Amino acid sequence: MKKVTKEVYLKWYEDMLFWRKFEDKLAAAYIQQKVRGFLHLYNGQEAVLAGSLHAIDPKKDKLITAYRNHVQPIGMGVDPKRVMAELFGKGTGTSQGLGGSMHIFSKEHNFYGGHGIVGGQIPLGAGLAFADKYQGNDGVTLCYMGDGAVRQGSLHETFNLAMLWNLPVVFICENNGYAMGTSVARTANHTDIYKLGLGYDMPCAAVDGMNPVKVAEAVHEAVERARKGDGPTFLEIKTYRYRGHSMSDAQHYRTKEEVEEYKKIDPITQVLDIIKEKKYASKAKIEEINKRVTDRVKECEKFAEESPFPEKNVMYDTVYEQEDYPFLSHKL
Ligand SMILES: Cc1ncc(C[n+]2csc(CCOP(=O)(O)OP(=O)(O)O)c2C)c(N)n1
Ligand SMILES: [Mg+2]
Repeated sequence: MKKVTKEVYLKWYEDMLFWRKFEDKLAAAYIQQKVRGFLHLYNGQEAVLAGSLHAIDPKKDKLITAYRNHVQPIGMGVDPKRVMAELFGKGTGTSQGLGGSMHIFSKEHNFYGGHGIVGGQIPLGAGLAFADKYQGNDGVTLCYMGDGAVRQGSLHETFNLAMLWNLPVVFICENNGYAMGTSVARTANHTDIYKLGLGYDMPCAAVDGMNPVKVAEAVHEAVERARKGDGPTFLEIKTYRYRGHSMSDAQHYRTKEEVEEYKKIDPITQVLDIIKEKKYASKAKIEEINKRVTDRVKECEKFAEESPFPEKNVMYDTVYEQEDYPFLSHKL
């Protein structure tokens, strides 16, 4: 694995802080009704992405996930201004404002969404890996899902074929403890999700998802296995979301104390503590990073605010339409 150097720690700190603040801004914009529809935030889970990105080559490896999907495309190189604009429903957004929160997508950046159907992205992830294998590329697909998604039949059908066809894919369950308001313990007789791989003879492991180093090591091993033709891996990365499932969640299913316990092992704080302990950056340098993050988030907000809404015709241009259908008023 690439060494985890001082530069990597500083990058992790800045990236994760930016993702956190970017989403804090989205939460505020949601309350102001500038962002509408659903909004599922990733606060607390950032180390899963930071560690994963350290272990892949974004030029050839692919990411696909569910609807908690705002920061992954940014990590893969999509301009965050365009991500925020998408959430604001603006024409400058990644999908011209037509997708919104759950559907960020950028094929150019190897980010394949953004999927609202729980477990729907699992077979698609295997399909991306199949394409790479079929075309003789040596790319690997990281296919993320929540702990709720592992109870879908699509996971089992996909695991079977992915093993049978020896596909270059890493299945990653981000176990944040809950599927909406339902804890893992309430939906299964055992809580070791990674063991679902055993039934398919798929290499599998549980990983500490609050620590980017642990995530990077596990993902690296899995990616290398896939790249050299040894097939899929299933990782259960144990993490936690600080915010509710979406913006409309009264969170009666957990205590404030539980959330506070996890904040004690917050991934950003853990990385910052190491930076301080190893004297990787002075106080002034850390403050400089913090300011840069605040400024970048403001820039994104300004861009999204000032961008125009999409032209009406865009709505019609991107849906299937029968050429000779007679009753379309915009065509008259
Ligand atoms: C097939 C399907 N069933 C139900 C839903 C409603 N739903 C949306 S999110 C969700 C919970 C999923 O939880 P998890 O997979 O743990 O992901 P997390 O939200 O924790 O990231 C449910 C049941 C859905 N979108 N799709
Ligand atoms: Mg969950």
